[in-house]
Amino acid sequence: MKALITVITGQDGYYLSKLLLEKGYEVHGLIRRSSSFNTSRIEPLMSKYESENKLKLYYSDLLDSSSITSLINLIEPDEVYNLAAQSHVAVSFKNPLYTSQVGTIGVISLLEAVKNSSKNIKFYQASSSEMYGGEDDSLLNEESQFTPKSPYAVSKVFAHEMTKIYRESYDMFAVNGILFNHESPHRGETFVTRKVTKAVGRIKQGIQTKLTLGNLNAFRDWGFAGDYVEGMWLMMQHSSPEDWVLATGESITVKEFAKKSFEAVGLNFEDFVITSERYLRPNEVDFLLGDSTKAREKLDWSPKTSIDELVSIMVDSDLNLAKKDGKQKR
Ligand code: NAP
Ligand code: F7E
Repeated sequence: MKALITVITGQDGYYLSKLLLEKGYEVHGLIRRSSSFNTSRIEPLMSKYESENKLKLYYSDLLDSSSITSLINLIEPDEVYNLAAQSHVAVSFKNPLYTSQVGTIGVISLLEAVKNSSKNIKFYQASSSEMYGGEDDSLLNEESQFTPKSPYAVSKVFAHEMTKIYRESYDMFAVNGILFNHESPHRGETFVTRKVTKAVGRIKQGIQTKLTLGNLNAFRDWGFAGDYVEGMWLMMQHSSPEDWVLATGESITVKEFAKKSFEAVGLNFEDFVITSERYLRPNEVDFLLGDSTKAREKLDWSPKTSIDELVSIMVDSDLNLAKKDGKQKR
């Protein structure tokens, strides 16, 4: 089996490529040109699989439709996983045009290339719980209404609906995975969970003294990214192309996540966390809680990692990184 992952260098790109390589897939991954190295997450996979020709990397960008079409025709993958997005919600308010271009035109380029290929290619779109908008405390599933609250969320609704349109109009195997927040030690450092656990490690090691956050009262349904990529793969193996929610079914506040993280190293979060308007968003998603009954029943998928285990995995990893950092500085 051949999979194309657009793009392979992010958090989910790492966990999904690792999963597919371990399943024996040939993995083709898009990377973007950057002025500094941007392959740190996948380096262990590159050293293990590139020499065996099981992992191949290509420079591209979702906004370069000619390159996307050429690569689909060259690789002829069995499955395409579209993970590419300007995925930071707060940044999407600052860069609405770019966020929207990647999330709309970029996705159409990919859908067109897949549709026009002579091969029957399965397509996965990374949809998001942000599409719901979190206006009340209801349990959200595949039937729930979308009320997007950011340029990021609107672009995800566009791509979600477009993926459905291609599925219905052209009989394509095109699925949307509506994933609730999923985190890991490979999470980008400006998302709140990683920002917290990185700070916890550094405060414990005496490298940092304070952590400045924004809205502490938002609720999120946080799971572990490694569990969620398994769900992506299962959706692509199901007998029919459908839309699926992946979530843990438990929601806690940013404040509770921070408390748990500081407690994991024996510290009290009140002694270190301050808040600033700088990190408040023009529009906030207050409450997200997912119901993944459909995936649990029809895909036999369930999250294996509890919130306490997730905190522990992330804090341990960031504590080790801070220890290394501390040694280098001495
Ligand atoms: P991430 O680490 O930010 O990865 C996003 C990837 O998109 C990065 O590899 C980035 O490339 C790439 N990208 C950005 N602009 C691009 C462009 N113009 N062309 C091609 N690639 C581009 O995010 P993630 O957490 O792994 O999420 C993966 C996908 O799932 C995203 O679409 C995200 O919106 C969606 N999602 C995430 C969550 C979550 O909680 N993690 C939940 C629901 C949905 P660089 O590496 O070069 O920056
Ligand atoms: O914010 C609050 C912030 O940026 C979570 C993306 O993967 O998940 C992610 O989007 C909450 C928000 O993730 C800070 O206001 C407080 O309420 O970690 P986040 P997100 O916005 O939920 C969804 C499912 C995606 O699809 C997205 O791609 O935390 N918060 N203080 C803060 N957030 C950040 N980033 N930084 C703070 O200092």
